[in-house]
Amino acid sequence: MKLKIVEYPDKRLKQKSLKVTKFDNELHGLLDAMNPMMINTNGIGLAAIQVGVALEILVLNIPDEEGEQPPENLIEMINPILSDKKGETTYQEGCLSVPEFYEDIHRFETLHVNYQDRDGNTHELKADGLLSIAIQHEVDHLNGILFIDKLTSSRRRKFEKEYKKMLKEKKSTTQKV
Ligand code: Y12
Ligand code: CO
Repeated sequence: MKLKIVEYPDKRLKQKSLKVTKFDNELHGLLDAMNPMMINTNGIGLAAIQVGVALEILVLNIPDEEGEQPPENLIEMINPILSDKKGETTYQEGCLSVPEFYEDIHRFETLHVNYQDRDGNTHELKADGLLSIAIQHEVDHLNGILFIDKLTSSRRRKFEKEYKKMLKEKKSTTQKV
């Protein structure tokens, strides 16, 4: 399955994803394509809507102490439900759908998540640190929310200006080649 990252300001990123009801080969094929896409683009998290599929699917692979992302660290979450969100933390976030832009975002420090795996089995997990931040970022995608939606209005205006300039430069570079 060939996937392409959907980039801001594509309207699909505002879409609310639907619950997965079929845990079939099509779902497995999508997950099998999302995982290498995330790793090959230096991602640590990817939601299905970022590849144009509006279903409650996300993949995560948090780098270990050596900065490695071995396949055994991969987490596939289907239909995640967050609860018990506590504390506060700030992290400079980036997103494969908003290239070249990083910003400090405030999140809950710890949370509890119930989810299903690719076969529909249920799981639960208590998360903190980068995993907790990544889960919140990806679950936001499932609700049509981007990390830039959490910026103050003045910071958002600055972002829009810088992003427009970046897109213009990118376009002129691609046209030259
Ligand atoms: C902490 C912060 C953010 C998250 C959400 C997941 N975000 C990512 O995985 C972001 C990846 C990313 C990768 C980039 O590198 C390439 O595209 C090759 C990147 O670079 C550029 O935009 C040029 C930006 C973001 C979880 C936890
Ligand atoms: Co993102």
